[in-house]
Amino acid sequence: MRYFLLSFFLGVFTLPTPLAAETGDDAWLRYAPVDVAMRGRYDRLPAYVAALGDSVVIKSAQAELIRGVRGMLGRTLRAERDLPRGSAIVLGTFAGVQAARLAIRLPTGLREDGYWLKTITLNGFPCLLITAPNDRGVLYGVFALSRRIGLGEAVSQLDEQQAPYAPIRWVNEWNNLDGTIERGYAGPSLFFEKDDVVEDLSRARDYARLLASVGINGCVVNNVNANPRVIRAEFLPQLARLAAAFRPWGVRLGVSIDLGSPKIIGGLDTFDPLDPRVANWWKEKFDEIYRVIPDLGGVVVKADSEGRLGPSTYGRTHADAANVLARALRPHGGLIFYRAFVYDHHLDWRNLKNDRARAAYDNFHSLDGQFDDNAVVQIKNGPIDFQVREPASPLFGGLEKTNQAIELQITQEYTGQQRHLCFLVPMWKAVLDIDMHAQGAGTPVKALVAGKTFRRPVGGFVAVSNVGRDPTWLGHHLAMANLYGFGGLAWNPDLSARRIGEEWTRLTFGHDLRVVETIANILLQSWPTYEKYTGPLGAGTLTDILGSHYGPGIESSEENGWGQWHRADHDGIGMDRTVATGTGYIGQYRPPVAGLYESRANCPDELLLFMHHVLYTYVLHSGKTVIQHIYDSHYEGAEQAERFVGQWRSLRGRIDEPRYRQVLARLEYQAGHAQVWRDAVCNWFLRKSGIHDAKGRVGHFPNRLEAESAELEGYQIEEVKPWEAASGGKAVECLSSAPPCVASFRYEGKPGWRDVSVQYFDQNNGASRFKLFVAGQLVDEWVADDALPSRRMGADSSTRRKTKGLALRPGDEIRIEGFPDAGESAPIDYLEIRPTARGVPGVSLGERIPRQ
Ligand code: GCW
Repeated sequence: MRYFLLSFFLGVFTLPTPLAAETGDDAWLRYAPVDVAMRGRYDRLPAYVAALGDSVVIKSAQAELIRGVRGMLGRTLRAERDLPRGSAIVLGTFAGVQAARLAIRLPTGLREDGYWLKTITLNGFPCLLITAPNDRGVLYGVFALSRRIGLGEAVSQLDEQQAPYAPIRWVNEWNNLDGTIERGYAGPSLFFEKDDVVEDLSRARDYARLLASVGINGCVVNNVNANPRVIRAEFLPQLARLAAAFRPWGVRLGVSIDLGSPKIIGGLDTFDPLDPRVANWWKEKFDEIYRVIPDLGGVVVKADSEGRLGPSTYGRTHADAANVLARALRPHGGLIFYRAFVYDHHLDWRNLKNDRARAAYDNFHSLDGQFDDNAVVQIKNGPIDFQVREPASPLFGGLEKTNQAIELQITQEYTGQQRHLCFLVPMWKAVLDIDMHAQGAGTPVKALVAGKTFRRPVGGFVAVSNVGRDPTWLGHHLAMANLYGFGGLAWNPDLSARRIGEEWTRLTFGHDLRVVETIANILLQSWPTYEKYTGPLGAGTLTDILGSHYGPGIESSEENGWGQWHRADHDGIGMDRTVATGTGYIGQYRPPVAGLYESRANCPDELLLFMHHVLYTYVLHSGKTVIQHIYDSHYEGAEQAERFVGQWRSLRGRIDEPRYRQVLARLEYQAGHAQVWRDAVCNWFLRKSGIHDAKGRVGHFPNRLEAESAELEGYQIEEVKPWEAASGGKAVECLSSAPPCVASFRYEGKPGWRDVSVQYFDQNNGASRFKLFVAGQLVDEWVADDALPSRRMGADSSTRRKTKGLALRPGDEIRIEGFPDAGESAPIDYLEIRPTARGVPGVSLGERIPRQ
């Protein structure tokens, strides 16, 4: 009895307090209270924070420190303008420290944006100095100190100097002036609405703060497919408001511009970059812009690409186009980022020598040395377009006398659009670490883009971020690890992916070890997993490249001019890019790298199909044939995606409920969609190659009941296109004038607890309803109102509802009633019935089946 009472009380007292609900909008800057056990570490933190100087950036640094310490330690630092008589945290640039005549030897050689955190004694009081060559560095120092506290690290006896690896650490936002975002998956723009800059810029300010906290110092707000209006005189005051919102956070505004502007908005009859009138127009335009925005960071240009105007109109080069802008920007200290994403999207696919991957190098290599010093060639990480796996663009190794920046993509255009989890830091690192042998060994991509190898004046890192108004910023709580990770790598590309993942998790979800390990592990496995169930061995993502870039669309790459070819036919797959027999692309790399790729025997498996065309029976280094690898990897990937759900579920109660549930919903959806991918890709390759899966899985779905084989009332059987997007190539649609429509299935398996998954299509042009009955009893109902990227039945809209723990007996009728809505006709693909896993709360397989 006493034991019982004791455990009763212990039970009561140790019940975890529910964690406060969070929306995600604080991201990693939550400043959650530091655990009581660790708080002692910060007892001696000074009570004052003195700001030397009063620039807006120093002011936000001071306010940010107060905010952070308030949140994490529950104390409010006293803000001081001068040195107080007491122990203080002192913030100031080197100039500020010198002006205040502090007796400190400042470090020499610390680069712009770098900082020094140093414990010192001033007037006999222990102080903590945060100083830097420029005020942005001071702000970064403050974020570094707060991060230390947030991570539970010591802050006494500090002597830490840090400087960024590269001067350019920018994000690009493909926002249109009407408020939409090209390839944005998290709601409308933070910056624009109805062709104007938004009234309320608070969210834009919050975004700049997030960027600053990870060292990002520039933000291009509008789409590279630029609306020329953005630099019209009457729009400039609006841009100036955005610049003002960013300024306190040291984030410089950038804009994308249309090379045709002198003609489109300037009233000239030409935009020829070598025409003096055009040069003069740009000069006057930038003089005008800088009068309104004196600290504009620069401009981005997409020219001669995907229908954009460019210098080719006048037979001029990209260097001519970049330099006319560079010269107009130079007096103001602005940069021009000229994108190397230039290619012909009308290539003749019948010509086996044609190759889009060659385009960037072919267009820019011969221009090396012709770009002005404030021009930067912005190069996508791979030679195609942000596929799940690509080699590093050969252009990184091909420019010696030209500034360059790498363009990465945070928004997951080809990697699951934030509905799938895909932590991209390992992918980025894989590219950044590749040695391009540009000057002998030891010239990895990171050193080349940072300008270190060839001592370029500027260079660095750019990422397309595309945050939106969704409270989570990117549409998936865990996707924010990519924004954090981009900042981390741009600052220090030598950080490990695990370190970034763990640090981000601690700041975002707290220090519970189980949480940190589980989330970091899920993050680290997510890219290989996504790769496994999508595009294998470097063949490209195999997604629908003509539309959404989301679900599987294997044939969409072929027989058109876009050039994302994988050349899969009856016998084999892959692009022959060799010098010997193929497109010659491999010859764009320096000999040591080319040698690796040119030989099939040396080419790493993961890029084999990017470099070579091989038979399906070709044996990989792994010992498997290509075709068996395709089958196995797709099954492994889908299983792994399913495991993420279980791993996440183990965190229940350790994460606040809203974020727990939202991530769970995304992971459950992902697990279902991974199966759609698996089946589409495997079935397609089975049909194409005629080679069966050695493990007998592909094309056999013993637990499935096809909707087209059900007894149908009102539902009609339809072909789905492409056929691999639906099980059996068919689905049923409720086109009846007297809904609901009914599909009835007969369960013929053994009696027991079962999970029933209904695979259906959730289009974005309606919100159909479904009801699920077992033996006449309503067991589930739901609305198909997800925002998946399609108005049609297909792989993009295919999704599932899993109803767990249903008691089934042979002969039971499973009935689905579908209620169409607007353009969506409650379409169903199939049912899948599997035994309920043990350990599902309230269900055990040993239990007797209740009689109904
Ligand atoms: O990948 C393609 C995208 C386009 C994009 C283009 C680019 C902004 O599908 O939406 O346009 O790349 O990078 O310019």
